[in-house]
Amino acid sequence: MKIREHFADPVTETDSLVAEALADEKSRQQSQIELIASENMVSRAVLDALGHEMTNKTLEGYPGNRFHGGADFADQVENAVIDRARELFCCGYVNAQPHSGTQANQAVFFALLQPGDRILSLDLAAGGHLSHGARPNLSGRWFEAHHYNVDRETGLIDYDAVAKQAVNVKPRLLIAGGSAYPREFDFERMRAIADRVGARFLVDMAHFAGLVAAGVHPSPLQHADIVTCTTTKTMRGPRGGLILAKDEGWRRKLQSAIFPGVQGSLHTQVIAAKAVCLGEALEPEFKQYGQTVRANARTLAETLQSREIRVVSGGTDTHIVLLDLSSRGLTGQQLQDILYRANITCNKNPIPFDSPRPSEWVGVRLGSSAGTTRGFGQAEFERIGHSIADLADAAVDPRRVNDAIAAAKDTVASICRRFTIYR
Ligand code: DSN
Repeated sequence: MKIREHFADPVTETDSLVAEALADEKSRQQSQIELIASENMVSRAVLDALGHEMTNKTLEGYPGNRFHGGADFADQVENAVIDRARELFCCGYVNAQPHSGTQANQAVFFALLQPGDRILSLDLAAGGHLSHGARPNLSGRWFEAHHYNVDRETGLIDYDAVAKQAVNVKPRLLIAGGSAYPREFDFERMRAIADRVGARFLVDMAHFAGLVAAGVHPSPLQHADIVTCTTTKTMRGPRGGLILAKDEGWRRKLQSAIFPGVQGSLHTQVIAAKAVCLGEALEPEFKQYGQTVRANARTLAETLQSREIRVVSGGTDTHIVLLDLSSRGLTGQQLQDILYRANITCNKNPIPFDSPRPSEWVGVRLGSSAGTTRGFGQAEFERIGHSIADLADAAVDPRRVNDAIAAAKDTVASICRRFTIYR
């Protein structure tokens, strides 16, 4: 690694290992169909902000009250995040600084809970999230976590059962949201349950925040005490989180919970990229984007159902389609691996009541956000759905699998050629 000119040499001239990995990753994204539900494809403008010299700026504290000098322009972008998120989500309080959704959740716990307090959240296999009290996570170690589940038959949350459980558990915090529940949560019902047992109500809308922003999914802001989200996923922005609340009531606690509670200095360039992403989400085109994400997920679900692959809960209200492969004699890992050989990227996932062992999970989670950003519509998602079904059909037959992979690869290549990215 030889740097001749520190301020000028690009990585392609200074570090061949990293330069090659970066080039290969770009080419992978260009030539594969991305169906991981937590991924998306950011705009060139978001990439510009992420790769900007603002990355050099160290700052702690909040705009107008920093520990370090030279904050003028960082203040501008952080204030832009706050103003834009307020407008987009019609809310009174915004914290722009969480490095991730998980850290946003940690800060909420820090603000509202004491170690040992009880929390009640969606079961991980039913679509919940690690940071909502899963045993290996800090939240599971520090709090007494209880989990509600979905109905075994319908795959939907049974709110009467949640209410009963809440009365028994008496949680200090009730949480809605997660990583793989493909349906809308009934925020009003959850609020009523929280009120009945004297709990605070947190909604983690990490996955569906972009759909809320686009106006194609109910907003939790009027019902929850606090809302967290990421700016990735359906928001289509940089890796990072936000904390939102309908009013300023929790402001003092939440500000100090993020800094100095669970974080130190800012990722200033990410804050700038969050501002860009929120600006994009305020444009009228983003509404169309959200509508298409949802319509495409439905098309994908219906196509797979027409090929007799079970979709958990019978469909989707969001960008997520969760497949149950148990009747196909396949694990999630097996289908994930075969799809990857055909240049389709997804992830294995538990389905409700699945085995605790990831190697035995029978689910695969798919998402429509990245493909929709790329420009895919109903026709492309139908073709992708049929390719996935062809691969699932062939997966159990070693004589057919290679032909099916070759055919799916051709389909993927022809779609990717028509919808180019990052030229
Ligand atoms: N929670 C993980 C997921 O949904 O894939 C990462 O955000």
